[in-house]
Amino acid sequence: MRLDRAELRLVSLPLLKPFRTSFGVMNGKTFVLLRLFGEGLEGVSEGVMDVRPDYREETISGALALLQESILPSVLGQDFVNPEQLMRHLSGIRGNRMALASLEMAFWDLWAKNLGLPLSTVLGGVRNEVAVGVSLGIQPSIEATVDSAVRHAEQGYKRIKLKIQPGWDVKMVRAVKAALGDLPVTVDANAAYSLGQINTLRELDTLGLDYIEQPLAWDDMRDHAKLQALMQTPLCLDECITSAQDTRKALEMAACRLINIKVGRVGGHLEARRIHDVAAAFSAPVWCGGMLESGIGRAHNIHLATLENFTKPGDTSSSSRYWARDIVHEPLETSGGMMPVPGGAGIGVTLDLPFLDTLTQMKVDVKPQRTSAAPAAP
Ligand code: OSB
Ligand code: MG
Repeated sequence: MRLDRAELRLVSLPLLKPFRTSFGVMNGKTFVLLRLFGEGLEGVSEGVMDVRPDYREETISGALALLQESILPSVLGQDFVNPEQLMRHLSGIRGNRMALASLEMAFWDLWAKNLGLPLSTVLGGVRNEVAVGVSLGIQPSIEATVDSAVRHAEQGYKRIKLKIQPGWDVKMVRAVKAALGDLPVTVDANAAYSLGQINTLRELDTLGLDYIEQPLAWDDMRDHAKLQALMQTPLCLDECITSAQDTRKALEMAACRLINIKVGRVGGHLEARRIHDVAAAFSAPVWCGGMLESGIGRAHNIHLATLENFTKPGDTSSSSRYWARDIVHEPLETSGGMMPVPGGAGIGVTLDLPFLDTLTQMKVDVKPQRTSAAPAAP
C-alpha cells in the first residue's frame, strides 16, 4: 500500500462527567486524531497521549511533533505490503510507543479496508462481540460509588473496576463488594502506592478482589514482584507494560498474573498481539484496557479484544457513558455487558466530519517530502 498523505488533528471532546483517578481529574478528552490516506482509502487512529505526562511519559505535544516532523515524513510516499513491513521501517525509534501506535493503528485500518475485511478478522480474532466491564472514577462519597456500581451491574456489565488511592480504598471497596455479591470487582491504583503502604495493600488482599491493577510505580516491575509474593490476590500490570519483552520479564519474575493491554500504549496492534501471545504462553489472561477513547480508539480496542486470550472483561464500555455525542456515526453500545464488533471493513466506524470540525483545535496536513521521492545522488 502506498501512503499518499496524512492529516493530524488535535481534538477536544467534553466528557459528560469528570473522571477522577489517583493522578488527576479529566473534564474532557484531548487527543491526536490521525487520518492516513492511500490507494483512495482512509485509515484512522486515535492517540492515547495526554497533555500532561501523568499516566506514562509521552505527551500530546511531543507526539504531535514527532509524528509531523519525523515519523510521517519517513513513511509518506512509500509502499508497505503489511503492518510488519511498516514497523520494521520504524524499528530504529526508541520508546515513543504511543506516537508509533497512532501511525500503526491507522495503517491497520487502511490495510484491512484495502483487503475488504474487518480489522478483527485480519488480526485473527475469534469473536463478534466482546465482554466488558466499567471503570469507575473516584467519586465524592462511598454512597455515590455504591450507587454507580449497582446501576452498572444492573445494566449487565461483567465486572466493576474501582479507581483507588491512599485514603480511598479499603472502606469504599468493602461497601461496593457487599452491594454487588458475586460480580467480579477489581481496583486500579494508577501507581499511587509504595511498598511502605504494605498494611493497606494486605487489607485489600483480604477483600476477594479479582485482581489489583498497577498498585506501585509506573516504571517498577521489581517492587511489583516483591508485592505479588506477599499477596494472594493477582496483580495486573498496566503502566509498566509497553512490549512483549516487558510482558515476558514481568511474568518470569512473577510481578503480576495478568496484563491490561492497551493497543495505544504498546505501539499498536502488532505489539498488542505479541503481548497477548506471550501472556498465553504463560497461561496469564489478558484484557483490553481503555483511555476514555472516542469512537475511533474504542473501535480499535473492540477489534483487538476479539483475540482468543482476552478472557477477562475489558474497559471498552458504551460510548454514551462518556460523550453526549461521539465523533463517529455508528453507536458503540453494550447490551448485557457485551459490546458488538462494528461490522464492515477496517474498524467499521466512520467519522462525523462536520461535528469533528467543531471540536478540532488544530489541523495539519503532512505530505511526502520532495527529497524522499528524488532519485539518490550518483
Ligand atoms: O489506568 O486504565 C487506566 C483512564 C485514563 C487513564 C488510565 C486509565 C483509565 C481508565 C478508564 O481506567 C478506562 C476507560 O473507561 O476507558
Ligand atoms: Mg489502569
